[in-house]
Amino acid sequence: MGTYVMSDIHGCYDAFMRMLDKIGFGIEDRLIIAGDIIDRGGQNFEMLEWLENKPANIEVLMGNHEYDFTFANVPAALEYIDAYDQDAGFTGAEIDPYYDQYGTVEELIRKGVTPGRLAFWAQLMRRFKYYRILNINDKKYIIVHACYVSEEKYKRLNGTLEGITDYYIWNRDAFFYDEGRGDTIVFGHTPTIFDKDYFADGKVYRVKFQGNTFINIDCGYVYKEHYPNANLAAIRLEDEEIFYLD
Ligand SMILES: [Mn+2]
Repeated sequence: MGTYVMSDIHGCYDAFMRMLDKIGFGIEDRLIIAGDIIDRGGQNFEMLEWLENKPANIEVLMGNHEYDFTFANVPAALEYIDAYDQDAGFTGAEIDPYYDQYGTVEELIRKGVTPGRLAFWAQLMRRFKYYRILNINDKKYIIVHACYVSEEKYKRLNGTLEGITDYYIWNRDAFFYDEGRGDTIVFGHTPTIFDKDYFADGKVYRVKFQGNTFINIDCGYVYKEHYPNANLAAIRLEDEEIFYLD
């Protein structure tokens, strides 16, 4: 059995399925997806339908795109739908303007997804954890969407834990983690295809810094049309072998 990590699928459902095939993912294995399963790509509906029936040996962690979907985009859309009067048109002039930066919620509604199903998907995502810590072969692996920081350090610097979840899903400075010795942080969020700090031309970015190892597995697959070297990657933690879709 193997423990795999992937991230930033961004609505590329077919590629995700091909990758599961490629690694021969089975019921004995475990997969952790480090966030951002939706937005940008063309198969958000398929991803969310999959989420509804997700196998128990696959865990999805919170990414900033899931966060926005569940706490901003779906609530705004539902409020908007609620305020719509069949005869009079929109009546809720005072509600927040509809916010859906990537057009995902609008696309889903156009495909016939009911408000109830949207709310259900948002509910599923609300339960996503922000990080997962695993001990494999006596090594500590921290899996997170963007960056990890311990509550102790965050509190020491900020006096409060407020905002720490933003840190997990938004921050682009993974090297902020300097507390462990010999730990491995596996993350995504910043594609290695064009970012200057994590650039690896569509390969996995891996570096040792202050005694810890940082592995960015977001190879920017959703940008493949404009960046031919973009790829979808998976890492198997037991032997740290990396698999590429293409
Ligand atoms: Mn992200």
